[in-house]
Amino acid sequence: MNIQNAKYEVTAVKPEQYPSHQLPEIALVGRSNVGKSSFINAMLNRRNLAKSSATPGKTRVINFYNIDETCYFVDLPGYGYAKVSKAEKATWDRMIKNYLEARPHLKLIIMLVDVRHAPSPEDQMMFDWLLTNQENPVLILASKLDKIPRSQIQKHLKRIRQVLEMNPQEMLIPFSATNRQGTKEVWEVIRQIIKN
Ligand SMILES: Nc1nc2c(ncn2[C@@H]2O[C@H](COP(=O)(O)OP(=O)(O)OP(=O)(O)O)[C@@H](O)[C@H]2O)c(=O)[nH]1
Ligand SMILES: [Mg+2]
Repeated sequence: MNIQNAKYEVTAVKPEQYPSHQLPEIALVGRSNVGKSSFINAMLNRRNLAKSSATPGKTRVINFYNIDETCYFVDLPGYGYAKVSKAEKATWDRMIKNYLEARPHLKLIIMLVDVRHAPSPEDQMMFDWLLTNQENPVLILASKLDKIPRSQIQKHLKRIRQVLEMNPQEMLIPFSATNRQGTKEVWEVIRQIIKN
C-alpha cells in the first residue's frame, strides 16, 4: 500500500473521546515494550509518528492514527508492565477491553508477541479473551524478528503457536520493525479485510 498521508489524530482514555467516523479500525495489542508503536512506524515508513521508546509503559492512553482516510491504526496501552500499581493495571485493562468490546468499526486485531520468548501467561489470557469476547479476526505478529538467527525462526514460531494453542488457520506473521520484514504480508491482510 502506498501511504500518502498518515497522521496522528486523537488520544483517548474513555469512549466519549474516540473519534467519530465510518472507517475500519485496526487495533494493536500486546505487552508493554513488544513493539506496537514501532510496528505503526514501520508499516508507514515513518520514523517517529507513533512514539516508541526504550522505557516500557510509554503508551498509557489510546492513540488513533488516520491512514489516508481509508482506515485507522489504534495503538492500545501495553499490558504486563510490572512497575505499576494493581489499581493502575486494572484501569489499563478496562481501557483496553472497553475499546475492544464496544467499537463497531473495529475490523482486525493485531496482537504482537516477542518472537524470542514463549508467550507469557498474560499473552495467553489476552488471546483467549479475544477469541471468546469479540468476533474480529486476530492476527498474531511475532515481533523483533531481527533479534534471532534465521536458523531459529521456525522453532520460535512453532513455540508461539503451541503456547497460544493456535488453530492452523489462525494467522501468524513474523515481523521486524527494524528491517521492515513482514510489512508487505501485513498490508495484504489489512487490504483484504478493509475492502469488505
Ligand atoms: N530490534 C528491534 N527492536 C524493536 C523492534 N520493535 C520495537 N523495538 C524496540 O523495542 C522497544 C519498545 O518498542 P515500542 O514500539 O515502543 O513498544 P510498545 O509495544 O509500543 O510499548 P508500550 O508503548 O510501552 O506498550 C524500543 O526500544 C524499540 O526500538 C524490532 O522489530 N526489532
Ligand atoms: Mg507504544
